[in-house]
Amino acid sequence: MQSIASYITLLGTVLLIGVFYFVISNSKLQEEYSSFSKKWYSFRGKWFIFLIILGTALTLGTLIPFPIPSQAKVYSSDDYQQVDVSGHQWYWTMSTDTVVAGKPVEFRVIGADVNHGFGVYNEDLELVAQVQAMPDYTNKLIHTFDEPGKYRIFCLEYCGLAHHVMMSELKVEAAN
Ligand SMILES: [Cu+2]
Repeated sequence: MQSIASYITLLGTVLLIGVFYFVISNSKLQEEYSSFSKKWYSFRGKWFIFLIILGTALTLGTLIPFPIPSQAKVYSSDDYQQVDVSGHQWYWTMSTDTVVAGKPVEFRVIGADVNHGFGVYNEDLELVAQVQAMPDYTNKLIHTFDEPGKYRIFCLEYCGLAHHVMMSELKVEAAN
């Protein structure tokens, strides 16, 4: 087996030397190059412009639909439904578990002991909003629920042994 491998390696090396020898010995030959270069240089210019346009389009197309809505308050404070959220090892407390669709909700989120991740999921278990729940700091998260339904709260940051049981529910009712 060893000798077969060494023969194959030797054969490959000889072939490679042959290729090098062929290239070197032919490199002195002059050939008409201008027609070839003219054609491909013009293609290169077009290709460059194409890549610039493609890159710009991809950048704009993927950055403009920014997935996180503005967190600046644009209405008066009365227009926000406020939910105080506290993350504990290993459960959530919320000042209310029911909000109304179509009206912005301001979650005020804090961690009671360690860092937690406040994640809100829709019925298809798609993440719709999230914010860190940190000790000694109230994080504000503004989210407007478009669809009524039963939303779920999961912890998004590993916070200890029973992190995975940190689940809660949020009912979003249709606006009257
Ligand atoms: Cu956790």
